[in-house]
Parts: sequence; C-alpha cells; structure tokens
Amino acid sequence: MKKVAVVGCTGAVGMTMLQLLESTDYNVVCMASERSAGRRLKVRNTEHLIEAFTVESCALCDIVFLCVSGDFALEYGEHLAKNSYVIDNSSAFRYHKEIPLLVPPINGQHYKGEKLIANPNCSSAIALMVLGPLHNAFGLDSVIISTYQAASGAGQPAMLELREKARDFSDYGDQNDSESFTHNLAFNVIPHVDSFEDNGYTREEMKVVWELRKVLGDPGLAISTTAVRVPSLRSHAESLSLHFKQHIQSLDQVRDLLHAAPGVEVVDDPKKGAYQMPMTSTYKHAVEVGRIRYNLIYGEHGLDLFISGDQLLRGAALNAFEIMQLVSD
Ligand code: 2RA
Repeated sequence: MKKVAVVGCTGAVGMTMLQLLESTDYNVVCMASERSAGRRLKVRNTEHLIEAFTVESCALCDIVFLCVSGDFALEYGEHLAKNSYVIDNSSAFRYHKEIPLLVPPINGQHYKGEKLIANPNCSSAIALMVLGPLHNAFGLDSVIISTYQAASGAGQPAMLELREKARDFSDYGDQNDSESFTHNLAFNVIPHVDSFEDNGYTREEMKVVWELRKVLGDPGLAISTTAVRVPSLRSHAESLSLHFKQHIQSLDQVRDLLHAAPGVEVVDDPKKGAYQMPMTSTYKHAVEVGRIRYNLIYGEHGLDLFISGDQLLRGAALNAFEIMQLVSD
C-alpha cells in the first residue's frame, strides 16, 4: 500500500487533499507544525492524528504533498525529493526550467519521471483545462483573462472572515477593516490579488502569464491578465478572450470539443439562465464553461467564454491528486 504525507494538512488545500485521499486505499500521514501536532483532525468520516513535520517521517512516504508556504517548500522540497515524489502547491519551483509544472490532462504526456513536481496556481489550473483543448484545435495567438477570485485563495481564515463580514455588514464606513485582504471583501470587489510588481501587474496576474506559457509549451504566447478578488467563497470565475491562428467553423464545434475534454463541463444555454457560476461549480471536479461566442474583434478567429471552477479542488488539490496518479502509474 502506498504511503502519502500531506504536509500542511490543517490549511484549506491540505484538508481538501485529505478529502480526496479518503476515497483511496493509500496510507495517509497528516503533518503540520509542532503547534498542531497531537491534535485530531476530522475530515468527513475519517479522524486523523496530526504528526509534527519531520524530514525523516517524510522519507518513509512514497509521495509527499506540500501544502505549505513557498519558503518552506524552498527549504525542504529538493531534499525530500531524494526519497519521495514531492508535489508542491506553492510557487517556489513553478518557474524553474528543469522542474515540471503539470496539469495532467493538458501536459501530463510530457512528464519524464522527475521526483519534484510543481502544482500550478489555481487561476492558471482552472483556465488551462479549457485553454489546452482549444489551443490544440485552433492554435492560440493571444489570450486576455480577467479573473474573479474567491476568498478561499487567501486561505481558510479569509473564508471565515468573509462569512463574518457578510453577516455583520451594516454600511460602507469600515472599508479597510480586514485581516485577510487589503480591504473588506464583503459586498465589494478588489482589483488586487498578491503583491504589485514593477510593471504595474500583480504577481497573481504574472503567475497566470508564466504558467500558461509553460504548461502550453509556448513561451512566446501573448497573454494579458487582470486578477480581481470577489466575495464568493471557494470558486473562481474567469472571462477568457481568445484569438486563434485558425478559423473556427462553428460554435457547436467548440461546444463538442469542450464537451469531450476531460474535466470540463459545458453549461451554455444563457437565455435559460444556464451558465457557469461559483454557486454551481463549487464542490465540482469539472471546470464549467459557457457563454461561448465569437469575439467581436477577431470574428471567426476569436472566442469569448466564461468559466468557473472550484479553487480548492480543481484549482489546487484535485490537480495535485491527478499528478499523484500520474507519478504512481
Ligand atoms: C489566490 N491564486 O486566489 C491564489 C491562491 N493560490 O489568492
């Protein structure tokens, strides 16, 4: 039986990973800081005893999921990968040339057996499920993405804060009263996710640029992004404006192609109110896609679409879980 460690098991992504592992027969070891060691963690029907993280305990595991900070991953990731497969959810290794950044249904075929593997940022992972098949079919020329990102991306305390602020909200007087965001998120949208870079884009926006290029294997792909935090709880939504090298014969061709793509669910009957929303994509394994139309500028060489995917599942833990299945094969 394979032994799997989840390091950072008390965080939102770590707990989602434990839920996914519950349906497997893997022997799961929960690890966290000394502070949490000895506590019991109940995830659905299973109670786990939390152990303190140690390099020695990880070395006894076949696979180690790192759901921890980038600094922690940088300190231990390469060392742990001497004994185990290490799947790192932080951004620490994503942009290293020799370390694979995997979204298994999109670029899993290029995996060459490396022991340290990076899991992408959530908004990239969600977009790539839809962009991959479209790129293969029509050849992407340029991509413009606007994201609508849920509180869960900022962690478990941020989700709690949003719930509390939404319940307690009374007026617009207290805008800066937040511990998890730069401003109060309840009844608000904030065009600021992660820190600002010198080029005026946030690091979250640049992550999407770098990661799409790496996963699609197209370093010159033209991409621009705007990342916005919105008061949804755990599903991101994204607007995609795409320009293709090839002509698209019909929108039904696009719907059929996306319908056949793994991990994608087409929801596209807008006049009947059937489109993708955080409300409907939450807890789903698939990314919802719809509002499929020709782009008004690029005509039959362009598409506009809207997508939504569960940030903790499709955007993080489920992708890491699929990497685990890939390395276990
Ligand atoms: C966020 N992308 O939504 C981050 C989480 N990985 O803040």
